[in-house]
Amino acid sequence: MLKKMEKFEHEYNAEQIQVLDGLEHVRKRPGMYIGSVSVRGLHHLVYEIVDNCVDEALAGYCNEINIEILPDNIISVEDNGRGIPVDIHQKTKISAAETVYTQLNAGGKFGGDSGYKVSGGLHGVGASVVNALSTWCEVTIQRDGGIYQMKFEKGKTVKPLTKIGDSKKTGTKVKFLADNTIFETLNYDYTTLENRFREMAFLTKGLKITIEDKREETPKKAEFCFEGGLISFVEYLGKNKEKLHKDPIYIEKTDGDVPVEISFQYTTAYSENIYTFVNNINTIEGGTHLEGFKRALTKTFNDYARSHNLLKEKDSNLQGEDIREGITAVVSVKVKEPQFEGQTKTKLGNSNVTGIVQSMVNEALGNFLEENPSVAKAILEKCISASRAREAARKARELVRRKNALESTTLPGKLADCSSKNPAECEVYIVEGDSAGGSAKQGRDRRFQAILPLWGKMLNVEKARADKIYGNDKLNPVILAVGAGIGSDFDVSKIRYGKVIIMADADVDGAHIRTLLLTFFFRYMRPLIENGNVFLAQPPLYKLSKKGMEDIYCYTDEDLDKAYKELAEKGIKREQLGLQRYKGLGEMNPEQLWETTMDPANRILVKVTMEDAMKADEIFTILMGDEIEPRREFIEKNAKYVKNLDV
Ligand code: 28F
Repeated sequence: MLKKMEKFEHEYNAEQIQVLDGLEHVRKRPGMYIGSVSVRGLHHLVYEIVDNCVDEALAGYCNEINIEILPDNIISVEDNGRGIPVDIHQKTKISAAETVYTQLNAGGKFGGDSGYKVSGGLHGVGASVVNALSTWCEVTIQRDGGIYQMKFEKGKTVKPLTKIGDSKKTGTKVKFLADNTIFETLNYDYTTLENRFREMAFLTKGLKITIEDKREETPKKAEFCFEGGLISFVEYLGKNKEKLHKDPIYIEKTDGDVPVEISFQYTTAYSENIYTFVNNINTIEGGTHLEGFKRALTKTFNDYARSHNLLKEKDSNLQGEDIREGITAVVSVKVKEPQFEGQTKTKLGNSNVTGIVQSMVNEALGNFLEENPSVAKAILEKCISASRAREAARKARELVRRKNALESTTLPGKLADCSSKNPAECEVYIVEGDSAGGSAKQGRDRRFQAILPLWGKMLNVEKARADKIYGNDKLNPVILAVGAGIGSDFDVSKIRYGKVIIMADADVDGAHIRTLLLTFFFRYMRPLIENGNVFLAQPPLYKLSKKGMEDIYCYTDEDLDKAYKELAEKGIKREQLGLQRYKGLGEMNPEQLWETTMDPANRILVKVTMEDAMKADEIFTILMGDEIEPRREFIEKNAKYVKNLDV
């Protein structure tokens, strides 16, 4: 006989069916909700939960968030906010808390007009998505004098909200285990999470965030709380740089319903580092807020320079890039309905924000400069010297062009070019040294692969302006080979190769050349990285060989372990195998180099992304800057970090 439905079995009412459909879809198409099922998507789960805590902090009810990575990659997040409401919804008979965890976009809908949800990950999808993508999830709420708990499996309620005790405290705690049938890996990267939470703490001043990794015997932990907010952020970003003025400049103001917070400081460096956020999301591609900030800088400094006779009548205006040389800045705005545009949807589109930021900065910065004439003078002297250097760089560039025109070729002599002229299929391998360059030339497919061996003296690009770069015998061939100029002249549509591949040894010298070239691309050909044209070749670390067996190349230590295991299963013992460890590219003959590192069918190329420009900048600054101590400390502490860029 059929089982009769019980009155309160809420799985069966119409709304619940809708709910199940929604969460089912999340499990079917997770990428649509969290971007990907790689480790990035995995980290998103944590961000989604923590975002809810930050919203509660922004609402003014929470000042502490504790995050733990527990053994077996279980995540625990706890805040001391009001606790998610536990009252029962009259129509659905389900608690508000359960609704938040089972109804797609519940937070957004509830929040809607009240504007509850302010922060939000790139996808801003909320707790129900995390729940749907978790093998299990447990939520504990302290509120209204009680402790309440509910449990879910793969998004489905297995224990509706139940009171399990009494408490005078308030807050929300969530524990979950991400579903290993959905994610490629459950292995959270502590450093990535630590960096994100440091950033979040900077962006919400006074909020204390702790993170602890309890997966290993000696736990890692960090505690962040910055009373200075963005001022602390700017100090942190510039900690290894020499400053032009003592304290970062700070602007905080709300125009209508758009709160704006900005801090910046000038350093003696030549690069410009402006980080922008909308609702705590890093807007890597910038947008209208960045535009407003830049316009205000240009206008206010030019006005000041004119009115104080630092620019004479005959002088032309300072350009934006002159005024931003050496700046470290963070711009953070909160927008009710942000429109995200751009390739990675990290560019703010709301057009009214430009004017809001612009007039706010015009006014505040104008006042600041009048009140701090010595700071104004120091900054403007630097801007003026930047504009002279720009002029000098233009002349140097023209000189190089003319010289090249005389030599009737614009290509460097060392370049072994490919026969195809179609950038879409062409690649250039940049190789350090003679022997590797020779093997690469012989091993390549000359139809579409060009080889550029690097020569000459290493130039520290962190410490040089564009005019020096043009004259550098090591970098000039790279500029000419890529064929699209540098700096503000760089035109990515002119590149001669769709793939610019750095091929270096897996040792210290290799790391050095990689860092130099990446710094160079980052500073002078940034669109090349943004456009996804820069790659790192991955030569194998080991070769396993045995008579009668095809050689096995291993690219990592894990690869090698795996290969040993698989061979053992086939009855082949370690002792029977020859193991060669490659110390350098030069040890491989041209055929091996082709087969393992250059043949598109077999090779592993790692695309260099702009995903975390901040991370890259920190590495570059520390590795290439002239302060020795932070560099050593950094390398010792963060060897893995540097490796991350290398992999
Ligand atoms: C560890 C994760 O999720 N913390 C949260 C709150 C507090 C409220 C809330 C959350 C209102 C009705 C949607 C409390 N009291 N930590 C968290 N803390 N959500 S999530 O409200 C949710 C919306 O449903 C809250 C009064 N208003 C809001």
